[in-house]
Amino acid sequence: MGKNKSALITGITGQDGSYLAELLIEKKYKVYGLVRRTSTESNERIQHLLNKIELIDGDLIDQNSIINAIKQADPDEIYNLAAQSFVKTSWQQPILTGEVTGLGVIRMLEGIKTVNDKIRFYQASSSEMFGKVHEIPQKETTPFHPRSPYGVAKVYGHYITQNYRESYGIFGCNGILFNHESPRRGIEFVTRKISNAIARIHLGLQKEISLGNLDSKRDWGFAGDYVRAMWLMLQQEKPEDYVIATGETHSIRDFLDIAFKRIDIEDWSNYVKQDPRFMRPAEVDLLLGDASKARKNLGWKPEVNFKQLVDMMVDNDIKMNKLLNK
Ligand code: NAP
Ligand code: F7E
Repeated sequence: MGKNKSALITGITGQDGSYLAELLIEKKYKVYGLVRRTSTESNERIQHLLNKIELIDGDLIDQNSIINAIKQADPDEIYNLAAQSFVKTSWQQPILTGEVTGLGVIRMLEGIKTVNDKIRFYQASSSEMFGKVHEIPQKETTPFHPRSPYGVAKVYGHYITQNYRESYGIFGCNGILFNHESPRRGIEFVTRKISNAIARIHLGLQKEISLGNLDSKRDWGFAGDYVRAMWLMLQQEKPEDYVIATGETHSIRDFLDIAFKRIDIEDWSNYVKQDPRFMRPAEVDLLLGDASKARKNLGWKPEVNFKQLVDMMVDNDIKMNKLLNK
């Protein structure tokens, strides 16, 4: 019997990091996670995994910490999920976003080149790179037109991963993932902001919710389905880039319709206020992905549909808020 594989996950404390860690543990990997220093721990999403994984201190801004982490973990695979990932914040902290979300990727690749160039590398690319879309639906060959400092930083990460593949033969894959959500989604993203507010309205803890642009459309999937695609990409013979999406798009209004129906409210107009504070300097109006390459080459398809996702998030937030307010 061969030795079990090992993996280093950056961003293990985030939404995707926690689901990916669960998947790799299930597959008998030895899992290491890179964590940055914060004044209060951010281990909430991986609390249940702490005795099954090994955490290593490091930051995507600090090259030596990355090299040391790769040496310490000596992994077969690296999943680079760490990023300043909130699009709105990328206008307020554009340089930090460039440092972490953009240059952080080359620091990881330099780490691989220095320590062991056989390590397989997954880069968390994003549908935000398509921005002001040049075609519908978007696929691997669709030109990029990013609309935020975040999108621009992701384009850098994407191309530098391709460049290290072409320059040094590094097994690097870009997963161009469309929006994916879950009960573990950060509270500032629109889906979780809505599901949490609706749960609180249902429980009489809140009266209304303030949102920005209700007309933008997203191709929303379930994070648990999307981490499977990340793993599959690194198990192929050849490193390639893949779009991962459901192939359905819905507006924020559609999300509100289904989420409010879950608490038996049909007309939500009195509960939702529009607030210019949540509008963006430039918007991504419509995202819709074509994941047929992933279906064909990876045998990947999403298991959770849009309504199941919305219901899962609202139900979970009702449960959480009940516990919090007992
Ligand atoms: P997330 O919940 O915001 O998690 C981001 C992770 O990055 C956290 O673990 C965070 O650590 C870590 N991090 C931030 N700055 C860091 C630094 N300087 N050094 C080391 N770690 C740092 O994001 P997610 O939704 O799981 O997304 C995972 C990745 O996929 C991100 O790269 C994101 O940009 C990309 N992506 C996400 C989506 C989506 O819809 N979710 C779609 C496409 C691409 P702390 O806990 O300490 O903050
Ligand atoms: O916004 C609109 C907002 O912040 C979605 C990240 O994971 O996916 C995510 O980026 C839409 C936008 O996600 C509010 O204007 C309206 O049109 O949930 P979001 P995002 O910007 O699509 C991509 C693929 C990533 O890679 C990113 O890392 O919703 N919207 N009102 C609002 N958005 C927020 N956050 N808050 C509002 O009140």
